[in-house]
Amino acid sequence: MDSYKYKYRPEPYRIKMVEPMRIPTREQREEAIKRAGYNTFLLNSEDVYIDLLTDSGTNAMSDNQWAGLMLGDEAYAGSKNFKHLEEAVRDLYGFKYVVPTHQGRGAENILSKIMIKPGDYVPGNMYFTTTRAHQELAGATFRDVIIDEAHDPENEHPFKGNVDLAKLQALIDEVGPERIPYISLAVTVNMAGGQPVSMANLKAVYELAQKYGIKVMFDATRCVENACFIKHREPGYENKTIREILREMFSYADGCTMSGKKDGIVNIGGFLALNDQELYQKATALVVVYEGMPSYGGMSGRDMEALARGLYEAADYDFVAHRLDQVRYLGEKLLEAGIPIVKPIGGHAVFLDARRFYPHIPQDEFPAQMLAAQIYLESGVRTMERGIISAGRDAQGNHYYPKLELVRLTIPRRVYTYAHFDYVVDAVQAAWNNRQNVKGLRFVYEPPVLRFFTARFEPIQ
Ligand code: PLI
Repeated sequence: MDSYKYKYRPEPYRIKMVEPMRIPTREQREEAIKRAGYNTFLLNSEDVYIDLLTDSGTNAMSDNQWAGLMLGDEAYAGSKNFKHLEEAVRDLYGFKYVVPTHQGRGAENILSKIMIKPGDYVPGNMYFTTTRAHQELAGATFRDVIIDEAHDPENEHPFKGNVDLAKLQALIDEVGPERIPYISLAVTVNMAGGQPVSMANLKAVYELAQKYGIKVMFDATRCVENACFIKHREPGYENKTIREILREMFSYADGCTMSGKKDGIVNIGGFLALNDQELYQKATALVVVYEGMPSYGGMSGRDMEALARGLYEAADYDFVAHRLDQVRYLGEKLLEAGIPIVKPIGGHAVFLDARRFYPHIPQDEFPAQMLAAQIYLESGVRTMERGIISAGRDAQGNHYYPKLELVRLTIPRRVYTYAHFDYVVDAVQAAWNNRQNVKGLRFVYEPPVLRFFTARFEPIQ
């Protein structure tokens, strides 16, 4: 039977093992959020009911992946599981060389170090926290070249991750192509709300880059979701398989960094993939310093096996279509309840628009940070801030003021059911009903880099 006839797409898997969880009491939640300094990153997992902090490393592996763990070849050098990972990346994405890393930011560190010189510029389709941090640490200035629509939570552009070619051209004209080591292109764009890039745009960016001898490096972290959006939204791709779409997408890139913890459906792992042999050699020279031998790069053999298998499972239409449908189910229920969210609904998460929750809280009193705390207080559901706190400060020490002040409800892969999402909708509704009574936050502790992970706050009375 065609699954589209169902009210919603049912799970393409069944449950073989369960992990018990419970809803903490209101008193426990009040105590826990205070202890966590109003930062959901600092909550203990035991104090959380439904955990929508992230889809990173929180996925449920399949029986096939768990079976793969038993086949770990833990040799210090030349593990056969590395060969499997390398084969999977070559087969699915089409790159020649694979450098395993402990997770995505390990690959970002190496890529930034081998390609960036101090004074360079790296254009990208909206920043990501760790990606930009590594680019800046290597001496580059990040420039956002995403289309304007991406900064407007109401705009329903189907490919809000697209690059504005005029902005990219303007940067090339301003600083010169020799100061742009590569274009950093995320597919999908996390901070814009899990928004995809169209195939036409990927192709156009690559052609422009080639004209100037600039490389294009994908952040492939959620590339399968991007491929599925292309299949659903871009004319000419409706009858192509996810694997065919992935191969075409990556044909417009010179390399990629990947956090396997997302579309690799594992709990840890990542890699850098490249086509250029010289760059690959530079990367292997650094991976031994920061990660490990080029044949394990911070992962155990069993982790590499699970990732190799996960990459194949993720490239299956039934898997990814169900995933996008779960996210859409949550988003549509919130829209029906009148809750302001980023539109269109993205690939890995639903993003609440904290500006419209709390128009009375100025951005530098951290409305999204407070909204995440309030949702936890109401329900035990953990979400995360993606606004001014995540954006951090510039070199002069001033806050970046992002247009998007969001709270992310991130859906782990193959973990929760539709019934869980109904509970989440009630939780957000409770926070919405109480919105007038909520005030902002101030810092008690602010770390210098990637402050959102460990900052502490107190409510403004
Ligand atoms: O968490 P890592 O180091 O495996 O990957 C870093 C990373 C790179 N790019 C993108 C688009 C990400 O979303 C990403 C990590 N994201 C996290 C942890 C998240 O919660 O979204």
